[in-house]
Amino acid sequence: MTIPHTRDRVLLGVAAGGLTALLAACGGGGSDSSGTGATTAPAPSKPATSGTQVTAKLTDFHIQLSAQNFQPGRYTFTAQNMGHHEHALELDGPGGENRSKTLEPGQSATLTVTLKPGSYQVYCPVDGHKDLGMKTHLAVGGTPAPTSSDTSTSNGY
Ligand SMILES: [Cu+2]
Repeated sequence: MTIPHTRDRVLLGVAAGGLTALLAACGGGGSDSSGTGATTAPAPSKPATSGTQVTAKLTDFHIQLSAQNFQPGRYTFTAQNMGHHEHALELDGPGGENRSKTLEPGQSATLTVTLKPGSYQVYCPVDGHKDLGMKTHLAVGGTPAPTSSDTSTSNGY
């Protein structure tokens, strides 16, 4: 029998808490049945504002995109200048030209672009950086990503 005395206090505390809870429950009895009006919960809607997030890392002298496959739609490119020179991000393609501001080393900026089906040039428009290697391209598909691979079922022999 070595029950410490503190246990008595713990038990007392639990008892007191239980009493309080009981009293509270009695005081507010019957008022907890109002949560049935949620049958018309709205479908989770898209943000519809900024689009898909893509990161473009700008270094000396290279551009790395966080995504390779694009579908038509709205994208927000976050250009991060991780190099030691000024850089910027420009996308030229079917949707026109889109250019971020020129970024100092360490800065970043966002560029929201609505991509259309086709091919886009992605490059740094600062001083000749494009020729130094700061260029890539991205292709925007004209159809949603395929969910099945049955394109050859009737196309064989
Ligand atoms: Cu550059």
